[in-house]
Amino acid sequence: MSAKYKLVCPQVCGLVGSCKLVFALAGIDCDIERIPPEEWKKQKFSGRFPFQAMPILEFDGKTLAQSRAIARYIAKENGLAGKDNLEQAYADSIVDSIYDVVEHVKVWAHEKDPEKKKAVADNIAKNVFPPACSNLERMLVNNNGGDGFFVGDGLTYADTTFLSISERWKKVDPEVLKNFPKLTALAERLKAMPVIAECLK
Ligand SMILES: N[C@@H](CCC(=O)N[C@@H](CS)C(=O)NCC(=O)O)C(=O)O
Repeated sequence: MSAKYKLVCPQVCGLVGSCKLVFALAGIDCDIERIPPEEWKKQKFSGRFPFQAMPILEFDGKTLAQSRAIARYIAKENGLAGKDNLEQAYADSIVDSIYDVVEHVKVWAHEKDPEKKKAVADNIAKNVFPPACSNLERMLVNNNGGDGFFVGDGLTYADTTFLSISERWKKVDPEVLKNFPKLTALAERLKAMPVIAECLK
C-alpha cells in the first residue's frame, strides 16, 4: 500500500508551497491540515512537532519536519532532486541560497508596525533581492543558457522552490523579478505547466 501523506502547516505559510509542488509533480496525493493560530498555541509543545514549527509531513506513523527536508525527500523519492549526487548538490545549493533570502523576508512578515514594515520591505527590495536574484539568474544562465532549468536538463525541486518562494517575495516587492528575464521566463514556463497551475490555485 502506498503511503498516505499529510502536510501540516499554518493557515498562511510561505514554506509549504514548495513541498506541495513536489507532491503535485510527483503525482502523489497529499492531504493538507491547516492549523489555526489558537490551535497552534495548544499544539506547538504537544510533541507532535519535532522542532515546534510547521510545516511537518506525517506519513506511515512517521513525522518529518523542516520544509527543505520534506521537499528534498519527496523529490529524491520521485526523481526530482537531480540525476546524480553532483546535480543534487547543485539543486541543494540553489534551494539553500533561496532560503538565505527567506530569513530576511521572515523579518518583514513578522513586523507588525506599518512604518517599520515598509522600511524592512524597502531594504529587502534594495539590498537583498537584487544580489540574490542576480546570482540565481547567473546560475540559471550558466546551465545551458538559462532557457531550461536550474540544474541539468530536467526539472528539480530547485525550480519549484524558486517558483513557490519567489511568488511570496512579490508581496514584499511586486517587481522583484523585473530585471531578471531568465528567472521571469522560468517562472512563466513553470506556471504554464497544468499540474503546477492547478497546485498554485
Ligand atoms: N526552518 C523551518 C522554519 C519553519 C517556520 O519558521 N515555520 C513557521 C511557519 S512558516 C512557524 O512554525 N511559525 C510558528 C511558530 O514559530 O510558533 C522550515 O523550513 O520548515
